[in-house]
Amino acid sequence: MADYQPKPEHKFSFGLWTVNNPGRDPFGDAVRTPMSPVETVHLLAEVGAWGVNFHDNDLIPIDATHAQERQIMAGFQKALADTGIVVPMATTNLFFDPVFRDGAFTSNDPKVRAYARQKTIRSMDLGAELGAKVYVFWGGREGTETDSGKSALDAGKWFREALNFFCEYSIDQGYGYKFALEAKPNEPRGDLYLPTTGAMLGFIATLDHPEMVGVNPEVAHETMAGLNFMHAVAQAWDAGKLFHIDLNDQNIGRYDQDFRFGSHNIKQNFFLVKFLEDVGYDAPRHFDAHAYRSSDTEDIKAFARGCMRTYLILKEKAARFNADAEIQALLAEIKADDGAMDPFFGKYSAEKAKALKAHMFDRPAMGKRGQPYERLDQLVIDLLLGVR
Ligand code: GCO
Ligand code: MN
Ligand code: MN
Repeated sequence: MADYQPKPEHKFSFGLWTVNNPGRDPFGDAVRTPMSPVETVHLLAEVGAWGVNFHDNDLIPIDATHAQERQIMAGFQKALADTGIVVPMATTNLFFDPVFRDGAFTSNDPKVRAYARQKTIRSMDLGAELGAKVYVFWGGREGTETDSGKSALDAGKWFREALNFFCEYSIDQGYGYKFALEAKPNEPRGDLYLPTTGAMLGFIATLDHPEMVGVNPEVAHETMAGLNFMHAVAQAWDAGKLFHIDLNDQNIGRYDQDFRFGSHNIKQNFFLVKFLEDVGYDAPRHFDAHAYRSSDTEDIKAFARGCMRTYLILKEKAARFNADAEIQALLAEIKADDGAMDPFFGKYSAEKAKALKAHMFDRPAMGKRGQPYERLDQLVIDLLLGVR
C-alpha cells in the first residue's frame, strides 16, 4: 500500500464538472477552456480514477437535439469502453439555467416544477443507459433569500411529491436506482431547504419509498455549517443510508471552497477516512472538488491524484492507529468495562428498572475519573505528522 496508487477497488470517482471546472467565480470569468466529456474521461483514466459521474448537461447540452444526444452518447460510451472507466452515479443540473432562478421542485411556478420533473426523468434515462446505480439530488436552487413569498411547508411537500414520483418512475422503468439526497446549508441560495444531512434523514422517513432513498453527504457542506462532518456520516451509516459520499475540503465559515480532499482539515479527514474504512463503506468515494483557479491542466491532474493519494495515506494511518499498541492500550483504558453494569443495559423490563432505582452509585468517585484524551490525541497528531 505504500505506493498509494488508486485501484478500482477503492471506487474513486470524479464528476465531469470537477476536473473540468473552468475556474469561474462571482468575481471572475472562466480561466480554463473546458475539455470535452471524452477528453475528461481520458484524463481520469490517466490519473487512475475508477468512475466518472455527470449532470445531464455536463454531457448533453440543454438545447441538444435527439440526434446530437445520440451522437454524444455514442462517443462517451466509446471513451468509457476504451478506458474501463465506469459511471456509478448520475444527477440533474437543476441550478444553472435561468429557469431555475427560484428553485426547481420547490419553485413557486408550477411550470418550472413540472419542467424540473421532465428534465430529471430524462436525465434518469441517460444515467441508466450508462449503468449508473446511484442518482443524486442536490437542490442547488431549492431555497430562498427571503421567506416573504414562499412557504417552507409547501416547498417540503413539493419536494416530497417529486421524489415519490422519481421512485415510482425508477421502479416502473426497472432502473434499480438508489437515490441519494445531498444537503447544503446555503449557496447559491441565501438559505437552502433541508440544510444538513440530519435534516435529509428526517425527511426521507416521510417518503413513500424510504428504502430507496439515502444521503450523499459532502465534507464541505456540513463544514460550512460549522458541524462535525464525520458525526453526520456516522448517523447516516447507522441509519443504513450512506449511499454515496462527496469528498472535498473546506475552511470552516467560508463560501463553498471545494478544495482538494484532505488539503485543509487533515485531522478531521483522518477521522472520516478511519470511520469509512472501519465500518467497511463500499459505495463510491466521489471527489466533488476542483483545482485551484490558478491551476493549469498539469496541475489539475496533480489535484485529482492528490485527492486519491491523501485518502490512501489517511487510510494507511487509520490502519496504523488500529495496530498501534500504545494507542490501543489507551483506548482499552478509556473504554474499560468489567461488565458490572450489564444488568442495567439492554431492553427495558420492570425488574431492570426496579434494580436500577435501588442501585447505589458512588457519584463523587465516578466524577473524579479522568480520561487520557490528551495523551491519545497527541499520539494521533504524532501519527499524522509522520513522527510515529
Ligand atoms: C455544490 C454541490 C454539487 C453537487 C452536484 C451533484 O456545492 O455545488 O456539491 O457539486 O454535489 O451537483 O449533485
Ligand atoms: Mn458542494
Ligand atoms: Mn456535492
